[in-house]
Amino acid sequence: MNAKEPRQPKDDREQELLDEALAESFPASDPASLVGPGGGISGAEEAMQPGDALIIVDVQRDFCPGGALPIENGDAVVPVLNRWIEKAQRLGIPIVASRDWHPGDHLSFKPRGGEWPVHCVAETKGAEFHPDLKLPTETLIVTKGDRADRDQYSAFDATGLAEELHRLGVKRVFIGGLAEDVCVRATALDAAAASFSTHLVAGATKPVTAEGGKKALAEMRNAGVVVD
Ligand code: VGL
Ligand code: ZN
Repeated sequence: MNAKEPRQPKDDREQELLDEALAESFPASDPASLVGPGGGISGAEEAMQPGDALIIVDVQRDFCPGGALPIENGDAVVPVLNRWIEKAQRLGIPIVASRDWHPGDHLSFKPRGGEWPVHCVAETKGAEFHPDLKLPTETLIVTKGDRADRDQYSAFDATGLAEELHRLGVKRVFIGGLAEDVCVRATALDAAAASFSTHLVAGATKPVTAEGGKKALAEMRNAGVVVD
C-alpha cells in the first residue's frame, strides 16, 4: 500500500462516521446548510435524539405545483425533509408520514359545498407522496380524511397516532410538511395538546396563503409549539 494514500475506511459504518465528522466540521460546505432555519445540517435536526419522532404531513402531489390544490413552492419542503429523514433514520427515530386520502365525494370538496377543490382522492396519482420524498420502508403511514362525512386535518384526529407514539416512548416531535395553515397547524396543535414537546420545522413547511401561514404560526407559538 502506498503510504501517501489516505487510509481507506474499513466498512460502510466507518465511512458513515467519517462523513458525519466531515459534515460537522464543515457545515458550510453543504449547500443545504445555507437554506435557513430548520433547513441546514447545522440546524435543529442535529439535536434530534432517541425519544423524538419526525412527522411529515401530507407531502403529496396534489399539494405541490401542478397538483389539484397546489401550494406555492410546496415542493420546496422535499429536499429539507429528506435531510431530516436521513438523520432520523440514522438515529433509529420513528418517521411518520400522513396522507390526505379522500373518497371522491368528501365533504370538504366544492361539489359538496366544501372549501376545497377535489384533491387527494384515494388511490389516484394526486394522492401519491411527492416522488422525490425519500420515505424509508419503515415509515409509519397515517391515513386520514378517508371518511366522506368528516374532515381530519390533524394526523392525530382519530388515527391512533398519539397512542402509537406514546407506546414507542416518544416525548418530542418535529413536524413539517403541507400545508402550514391547515394540516400542519392542526397536527402541531394536537401534538402539543397530547403533551408531546412539539417543534415545527419552519424551513420544511409552506402555507396555502401567506396570511394564513402567519396566523397559524402565531396560534402554534401560543400553544407552546417551538418554531425551529
Ligand atoms: C389539506 C386542505 C385540504 C392539508 C388537506 O393537508 O393541509 N389542506 N385538505
Ligand atoms: Zn383534504
